[in-house]
Amino acid sequence: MLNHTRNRNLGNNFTVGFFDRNRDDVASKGYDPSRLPPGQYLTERFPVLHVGDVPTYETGEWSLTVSGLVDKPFTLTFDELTALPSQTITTDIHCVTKWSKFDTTWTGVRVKDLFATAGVKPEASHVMGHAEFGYTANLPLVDVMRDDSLVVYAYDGEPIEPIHGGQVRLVVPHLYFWKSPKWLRALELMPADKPGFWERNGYHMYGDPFLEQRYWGD
Ligand SMILES: Nc1nc2c(c(=O)[nH]1)N[C@H]1C(S)=C(S)[C@@H](COP(=O)(O)O)O[C@H]1N2
Ligand SMILES: [Mo]
Repeated sequence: MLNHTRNRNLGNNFTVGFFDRNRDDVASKGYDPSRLPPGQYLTERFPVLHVGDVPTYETGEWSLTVSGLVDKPFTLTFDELTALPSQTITTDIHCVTKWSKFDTTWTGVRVKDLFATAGVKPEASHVMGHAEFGYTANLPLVDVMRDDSLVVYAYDGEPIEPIHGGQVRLVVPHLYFWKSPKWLRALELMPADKPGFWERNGYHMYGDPFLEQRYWGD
């Protein structure tokens, strides 16, 4: 399922040719080519990428907890989440394995609205997204407070497929997609940054696709 090969040696003519042709293709399809971050190619498919199994939930089994440095930690059921005011965004997504997909549409609740309810303590600076089976991703608090950082439960107006993180995933579209945990179960407010799953395995602590922050030291 997972193919995060560490491939930084794109110096041969075949791969350079592929990326150049793909970038020309982006323009010829009418997209602004500057939407494609460096080293990425555009795909119209929706690749599936994760470590381990896809969880299945019985009705009522899933919940989301907001915890850590907050005044009022809480846990929401799926029905409680979907009853909250929702936002729909259309956004580009960028995987560190080099595929990008344009104009994906997600519906969910702004993280900043959930955090307003919890009351974030002033000492909080970072957030850990906790997913099923121990997958985690660390994020600066300011990044998840952006209007387009959402806890989502619909893709293209339909329930999210289990393989893409259903029932509920995080979407933080301006960072590489590994920062958007599928099967999200908790958002933990932290006093400092701390590496999550991929960050412990060599991926960048922040992960800006336009700065190509793929690995430690990028
Ligand atoms: N729980 C969990 N979330 C995850 C991952 C994972 O392994 N487990 N992989 C991440 C990576 S590397 C990517 S690119 C996206 C892929 O999402 P998709 O399968 O919906 O395309 O999920 C991210 N979220
Ligand atoms: Mo990824």
